[in-house]
Amino acid sequence: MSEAHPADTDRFLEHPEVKKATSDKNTVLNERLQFVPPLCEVFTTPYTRLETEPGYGFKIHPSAREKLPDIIDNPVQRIVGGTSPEPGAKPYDRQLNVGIVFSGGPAPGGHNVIAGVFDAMSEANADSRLFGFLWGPDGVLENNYTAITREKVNEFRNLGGFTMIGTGRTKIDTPAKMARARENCRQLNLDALVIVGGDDSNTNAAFLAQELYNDGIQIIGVPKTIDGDIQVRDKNSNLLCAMSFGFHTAARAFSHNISNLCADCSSDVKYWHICKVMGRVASHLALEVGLQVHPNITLIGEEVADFVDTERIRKAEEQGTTDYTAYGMTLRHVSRLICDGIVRRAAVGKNYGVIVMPEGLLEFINEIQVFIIKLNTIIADYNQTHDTDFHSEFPTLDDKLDYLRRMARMARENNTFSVWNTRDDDLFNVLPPFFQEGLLTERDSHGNFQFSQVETDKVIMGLVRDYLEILAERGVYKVGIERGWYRRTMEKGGLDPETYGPALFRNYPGEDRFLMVREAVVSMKTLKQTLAKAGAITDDQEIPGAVEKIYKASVPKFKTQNHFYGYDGRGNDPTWFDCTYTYNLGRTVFSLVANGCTGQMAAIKNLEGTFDNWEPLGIPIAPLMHLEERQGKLSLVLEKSLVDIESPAFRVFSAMRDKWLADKPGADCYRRPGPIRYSGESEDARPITLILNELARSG
Ligand code: FBP
Repeated sequence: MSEAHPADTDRFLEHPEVKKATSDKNTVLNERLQFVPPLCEVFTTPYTRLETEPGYGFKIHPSAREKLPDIIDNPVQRIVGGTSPEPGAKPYDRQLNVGIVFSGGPAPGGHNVIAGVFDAMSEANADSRLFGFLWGPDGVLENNYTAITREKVNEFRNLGGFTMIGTGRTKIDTPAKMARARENCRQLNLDALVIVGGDDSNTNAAFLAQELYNDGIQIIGVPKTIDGDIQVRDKNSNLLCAMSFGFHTAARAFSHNISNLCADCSSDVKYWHICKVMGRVASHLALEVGLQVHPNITLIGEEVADFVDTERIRKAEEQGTTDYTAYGMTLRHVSRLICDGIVRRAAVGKNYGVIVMPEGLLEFINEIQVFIIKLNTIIADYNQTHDTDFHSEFPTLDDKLDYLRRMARMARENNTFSVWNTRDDDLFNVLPPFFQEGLLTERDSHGNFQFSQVETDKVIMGLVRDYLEILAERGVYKVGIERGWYRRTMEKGGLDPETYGPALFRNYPGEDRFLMVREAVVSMKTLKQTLAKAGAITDDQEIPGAVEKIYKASVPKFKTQNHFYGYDGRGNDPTWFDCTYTYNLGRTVFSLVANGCTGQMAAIKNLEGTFDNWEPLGIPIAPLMHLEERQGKLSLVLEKSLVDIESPAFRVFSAMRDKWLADKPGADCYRRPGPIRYSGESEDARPITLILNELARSG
């Protein structure tokens, strides 16, 4: 290669085509920035007002009524369009100062929430100002903000992530933090603060709304999280918000990548791809990926928890006893289910495949759930009693294990009740160190266990690998041999397939396309013995080369590749659904602010239907609260929505699961959902979970 002079490179860099090829901007990005999401009809009119929807009711927790008295009776409000302003205390088109903050993990569409609020505000009054608090709630506490301008908004329209203002997980949960938030909102002369976040952040929004109620500072929440666990129903199960924003994009992004792995493994036929997908607790993302891609095995945490072993119950009943282990699944049970699928596919020559498991799976497994609760309590108690941080006091795994050991010893010596006893300690010490470390990781600022930091897939697949070895030793796990290939290989080796077939295979003769080597054959030694016993060879004869080749092809090698889908989906550019949903959510936020609401969550009803049926709403947050254990204490929080295993979407998934395992000879059933789009109608216009649930409802 000839040496280029630096001056030549400088000149080359000035070439317009080189500049274009190396620019941060490209055609796809520019087109995305120009995309204008359609508006719900109510937003096509110059004014909006709110109408109370009388048909909804909530089962209010007494503690929510006591703690959130000024917002607990907020109604569900429908936004309606109008051509003239409603007479009211405050004019609709008054100059407003609004702050907005992202809270929690990024979710595709957040920028369009800002764009929607910004556009609606500036249309109503060009002097209104929107401030973005930087790096999440810390920005509110430290008065760290930026004025959001049209130029800024235009740089991020329809783009994923939360890059424009960043995000963070700090909680505004103490009187001191509330006071700082109040002071900073006042200093900016804010009329309203918009909190874009998940269940915990919307919980925060409700408490802040109560706190700032008499200051006249309105607080509006926006349902964000790729986990899809903010779904709102009233006490009669009427659906008000079918899905948080960001879910569809993340699920589609994961699905596209996982479907590529399906293509890979069915081409090279040597790997099982193990895909852990995000969703801290709920398995909505795993379910949607299952429906989008049809992987061979998809685990759903909620189903694992609800599992009932009817056979065990029947046996126990016969003996007049109760078998408590018949409820829920153990780690071992889950790993055996996976092994079963792997063994069945191998029998038809498919020693490859794709497994999808939700990152929160362990939360639904009995023994792990117990450890998580106990360790949460121990850490929270320690922090409270010593007014310090458990993780700083015990930085290494050994330090932590030592502390637990001391707790167990004390419980035994003093014969007192302790949350951690010798039995817990013994069971815990059987777990591999990386998993112990995972279970002892720092909780997030909301006290949540950080599932994304635990190698769920490795824990489960470790057990799967061990059990597969046992099954291989027992001769159960074998790769089926294609009949035609068997014949050709034998004939090429000058051997009669009919002589060796019955000795070698358990289903020979017969019609099966795949032949299974006999269970007794698990090594060259047992192969020789089996052939000799059947008279195919004599005791002193060597195993013929062709037979050895066939035997070796039947010995499964279990090779895996692990993948984690999570952070990539949070930063993905949004789908049409999320672009449109979030832009209209932003407009909904403005309507709620302009019409004087506080303590409401902006939402869109009928997301599960087609776009022309979408109805922007304000949903009261306070009545959605219930008591949950957090950091060892019962706290009022917004209820998380888990996968409903009675829902039509789950039932369809469950009915298709055997087919998608594809443990029959022939093609797999993988589906290619294709890359994310933001324009054009397609079956991807909504999450499949929503499509199925809606189809079942509307008949
Ligand atoms: P939010 O609930 O804040 O939207 O975050 C969800 C999530 O993406 C989970 O799926 C995941 O377990 C978690 O965030 C990861 O958090 P972190 O960014 O702290 O690693």
